Amino acid sequence: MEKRPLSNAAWWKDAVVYQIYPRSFMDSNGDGIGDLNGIRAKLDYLQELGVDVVWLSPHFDSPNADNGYDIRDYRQVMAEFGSMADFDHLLAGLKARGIQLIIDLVVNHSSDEHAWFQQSRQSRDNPYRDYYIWRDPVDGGPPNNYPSFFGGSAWQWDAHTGQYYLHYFATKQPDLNWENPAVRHEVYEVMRFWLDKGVAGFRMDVIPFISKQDGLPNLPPEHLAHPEAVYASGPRVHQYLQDMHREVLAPYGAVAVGEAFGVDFAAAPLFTDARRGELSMVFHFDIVRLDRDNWRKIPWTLPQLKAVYTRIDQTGGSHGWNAAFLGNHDNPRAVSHFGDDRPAWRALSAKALATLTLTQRATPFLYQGDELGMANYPFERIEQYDDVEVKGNWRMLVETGQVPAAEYLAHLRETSRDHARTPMQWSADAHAGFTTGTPWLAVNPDYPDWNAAAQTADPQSIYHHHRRLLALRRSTPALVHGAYQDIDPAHPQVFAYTRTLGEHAYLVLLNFGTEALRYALPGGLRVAEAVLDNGAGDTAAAGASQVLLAPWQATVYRL
Ligand code: TEU
Ligand code: CA
Repeated sequence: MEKRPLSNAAWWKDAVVYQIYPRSFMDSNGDGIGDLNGIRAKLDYLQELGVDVVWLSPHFDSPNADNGYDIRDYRQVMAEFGSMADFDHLLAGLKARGIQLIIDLVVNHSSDEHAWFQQSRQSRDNPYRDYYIWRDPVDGGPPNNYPSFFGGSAWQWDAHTGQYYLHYFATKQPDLNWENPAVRHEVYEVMRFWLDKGVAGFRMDVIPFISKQDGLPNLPPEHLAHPEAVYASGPRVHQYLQDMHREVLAPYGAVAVGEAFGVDFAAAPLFTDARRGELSMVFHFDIVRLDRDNWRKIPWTLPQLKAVYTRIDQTGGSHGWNAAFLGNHDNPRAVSHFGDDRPAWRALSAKALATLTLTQRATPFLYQGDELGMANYPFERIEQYDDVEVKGNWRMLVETGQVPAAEYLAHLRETSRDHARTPMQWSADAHAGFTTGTPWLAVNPDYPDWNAAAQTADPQSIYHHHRRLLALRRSTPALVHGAYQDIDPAHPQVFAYTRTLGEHAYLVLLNFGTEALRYALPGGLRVAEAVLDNGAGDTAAAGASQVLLAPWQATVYRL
């Protein structure tokens, strides 16, 4: 059965997406690394959950300097993940269940082991030289002061040809030169290759970074700690995206989700306004970065969080669209990040966060394991981490004596990307049922109590709360398309908003705390009936203008 309504060009607005990080999802052959056949073995689980789309993090051939975000061959499957035949089987299995597939398009940079870069570094007059960004030294050093996100300069010296190449991320991730029309056409061809196989579209990695600033001037000092604002505002990014839309996305009717790292609220509509023909929607970083400054954890308040939700909704406007998410492979676990992962509150707060994400005027993106309330890993030592970002910053900050090891580790314990990358917890069996071998990254020791087998068997579980939310969203257009209104932006503990479409109005009430409270609905509102609740306490009767909110209670009312 095909879920995608062909008459509706913007079918993805009504969809719910589930992100799979293949390395950590399911291992089918006992080598400790998740793979495509492992995903295929879990398709019934995804179908029962009720998701419409899977976003697969990179599955391409890669030396794994950044777990696949460094691609060596855009047309090959990573050997550890399986073969092209395995990919085709997976895609067929998804389609048979009415689930679309979007894949990761990582084309701001490639791997330094990509054939293009191997050519490019041969000589200054190699035909592939201009596929990347090479510059002469300035005063015997790098061409400018750009920093890399993974520590140190964004320029790497190449003695063989006596020039530097640009890399916003690891040295093994050289940035492609989008000024070169040949590069743009190569990217279109890669996109067509996968679209011809039947993928529905792409999640586009750091896509605003593809246009570099003219002349590559130094960053002003105030941008040195956060270069993303400058990297995301190159002069030709919209031209490149409009060309890509015209050449590839529009003819295939493909969906495109941009990772809008560095894009501010004013600029966001330029990427997503459908009249401009660029992207379908974007991920904003303002929620997941609310409580952090790079690797540092910083305090946040609920009114700040609510203000960001309102701003994001406004950037969508009536011609754009957004992606709603609280977790992905680059962030700590949602329940540890914005909920409360202590035993008493973990399940309730995870359900409250799911209620928030699944009642936004945006396409919800769920990250693997968050539907089980998977929590942060109890990291203690630097050796326990895998992430290239963690290690690069350790070398730059701790080994140089700028930041004490204990301080860096204390912040990483809250902010590291590796929290999201520990293996999926399928059961109480050894290694959480993820592998029969030795997992590539340690399984969270809480898996005997927090796993899919236990939760699929328990109707009150976080997993089943997600199922109910997905079903409610599917049957309630107001929760997808209805106007979003925060009705109490200043309240320090209650998140209250309405979703209104014509005469259909809903109220979402979320208690973001461990204290019960009596809440008088603003503006004379009265509830009609509770349509979904997370079981934290009782719901209010029809006609009530006051509601008792138990700790972490989350209720959707019809008004
Ligand atoms: O991440 C974009 C990005 O810059 C950050 O989210 C990144 O995780 C880092 O923390 C910045 O300090 C995308 C991918 O999602 C990420 O996994 C890759 O490492 C990165 O691009 C490079 O491809
Ligand atoms: Ca494997």
